[in-house]
Amino acid sequence: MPSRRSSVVGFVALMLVALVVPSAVATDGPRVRATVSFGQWQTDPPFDRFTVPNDRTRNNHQLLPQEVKIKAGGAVNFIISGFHEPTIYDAGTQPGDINANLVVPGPPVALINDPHNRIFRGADPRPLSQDRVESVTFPKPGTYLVICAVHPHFVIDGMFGFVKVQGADEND
Ligand SMILES: [Cu+2]
Repeated sequence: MPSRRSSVVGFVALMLVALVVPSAVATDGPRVRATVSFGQWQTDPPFDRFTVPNDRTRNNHQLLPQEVKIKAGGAVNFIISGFHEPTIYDAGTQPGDINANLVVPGPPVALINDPHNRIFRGADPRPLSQDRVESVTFPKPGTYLVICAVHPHFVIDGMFGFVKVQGADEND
């Protein structure tokens, strides 16, 4: 019967599609994403951005939290406030591995440009509206270094953190 045969073919095709979607990739659950506050505006003493939108002396240069955990295939949403440049290095990279002498020169300030093991570099913050979100996905387990590539933020302020990516069956 043709109709029966076509439904069998349809079922087999559906099974093949299901096999193609990797089971190790997280698409739901509490660890499917994390949020990192990438630079923060200060409130003490009060700060009025309505009149002075980008006073760099009123911005904290840190990642909050400094470490987040997600499942492989999940994403981290970097909420960027102020002049910052999120840059991510492959699993196992430590802050001391970064060559901060390699830069895109200023003005207004040098941006670290060490391509070794770099897996992501955010959009150039110089011509942009500085406040923005960059959402980045991590398909493979490991501990990834995230730095702010604004030279004094990394070298002087220690603006960096880590993303711990767990396999589908790993728990804490
Ligand atoms: Cu920064």
